[in-house]
Amino acid sequence: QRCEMPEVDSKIVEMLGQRLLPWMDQLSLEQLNPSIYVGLRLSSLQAETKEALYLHSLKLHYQQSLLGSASSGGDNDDSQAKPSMGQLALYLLALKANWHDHKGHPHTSYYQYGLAILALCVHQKRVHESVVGKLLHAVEHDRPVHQGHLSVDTAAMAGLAFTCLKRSNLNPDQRERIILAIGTVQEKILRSQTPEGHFGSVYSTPLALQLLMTSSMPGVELRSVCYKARTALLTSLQNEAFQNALMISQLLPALNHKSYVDLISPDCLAPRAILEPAFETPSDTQAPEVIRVMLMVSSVLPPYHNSIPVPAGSSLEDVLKKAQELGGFTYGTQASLSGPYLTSVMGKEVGEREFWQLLQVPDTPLLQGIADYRPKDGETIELRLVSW
Ligand code: B12
Repeated sequence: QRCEMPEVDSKIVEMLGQRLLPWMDQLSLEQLNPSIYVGLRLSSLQAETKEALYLHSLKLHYQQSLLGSASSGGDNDDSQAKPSMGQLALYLLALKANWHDHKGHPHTSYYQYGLAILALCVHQKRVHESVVGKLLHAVEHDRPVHQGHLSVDTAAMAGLAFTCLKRSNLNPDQRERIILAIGTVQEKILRSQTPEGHFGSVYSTPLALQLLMTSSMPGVELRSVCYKARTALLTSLQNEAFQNALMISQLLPALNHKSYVDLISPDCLAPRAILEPAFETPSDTQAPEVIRVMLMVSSVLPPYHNSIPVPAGSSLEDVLKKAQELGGFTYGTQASLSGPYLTSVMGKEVGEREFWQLLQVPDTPLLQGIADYRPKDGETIELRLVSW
């Protein structure tokens, strides 16, 4: 039985697409996000000339920074200028998503490792068996399960990479292991389905669905599993859960019954509706009420604990800004494809394999980053330094 998602209202899809439009005008290396391009190309929508310009900027900036890091010789500290392996992988996916032009040339997480193998695979580039073997080993020994929220995304990404390898038959000697590994990640993802229907969390569901849609599983009621996931997604969409451009870029292909594996031979003829910018809803002029958010950091000495007044509807990032203004608190971020990533708190920078975790007290990790999460009045947020 196949994982089929019943049609989603085109209004909803269009609204998601419109949220990506402003990003298509941001063409600096720091703002460019190859995932957005891929997501749009695999959706039922198009941004016309903006797409070509966006791809052009991606090529220009990525090639420039690649040439830059090659010619500068050794490691310079300019890490912003050097795309990570995963960003390069997404860039390769983006090159393939542009099916009018096939001339594009060009120790990390298992997610990025899977993404990299997938990206090379859709370009039909064979990678050495030892490279594939490392990802196979990770799945066979259940590596991706360790880091809690990582597991479903990482498993789904590995599954997409294996599915591409299987379809393209690039590593025939490892075929049996690849087929078994696809089954392993499929089962892991099915087991992660919550009572509401999400796989892991709401934000892992888009990639999980991308994987399930590429598969058929004998003896599994995939149709009803996916139907349930779709219902859960629609509820989350109504609750405005999808504001983040990267998340939208992973969701749009799934809503269009597509996955990254379809980039092996993209369907150039599929019609895509032209996106028009949404009408601006005039912001109401009333001054919003002030709420109080408790901010807590116990990973440093002395511990920090303060009540921060901010306008209702503020993001966690606004709370951090305000706390810094009030004094006694400092923080630093780094731009990423998901938005601003918190890298230091009270002068304490994360070390290798460490991160500043965002939690709702006592122990609930937030499902969104500082720019997207909007705390409620009286809520206590803890920033905790943990290893992953
Ligand atoms: Co995370 N993370 N993560 N994460 N993470 C994901 C992005 C995702 C989608 C997982 C999910 O829920 N399904 C959510 C975001 C959902 C959303 O946007 N609404 C998520 C979340 C919620 C978090 C946390 C906020 C959890 C928390 O603390 N409660 C924290 C970030 C807190 C902070 O700002 N300090 C968090 C932490 C992590 C760790 C475990 C540290 C690792 C990153 C470390 C590392 O790899 N060196 C992590 C990973 C690996 C991922 C994952 C699986 C892959 C990211 C990746 O490599 N992308 C994604 C899954 C997904 O995207 N579906 C989730 C590919 C590369 C090419 O893109 O932009 O260069 P990139 O990648 C960097 C950023 O993604 C950044 O780290 C990556 C490596 O440098 N990063 C960020 C990782 N997670 C997050 C989350 C946010 C909100 C931001 C702004 C940045």
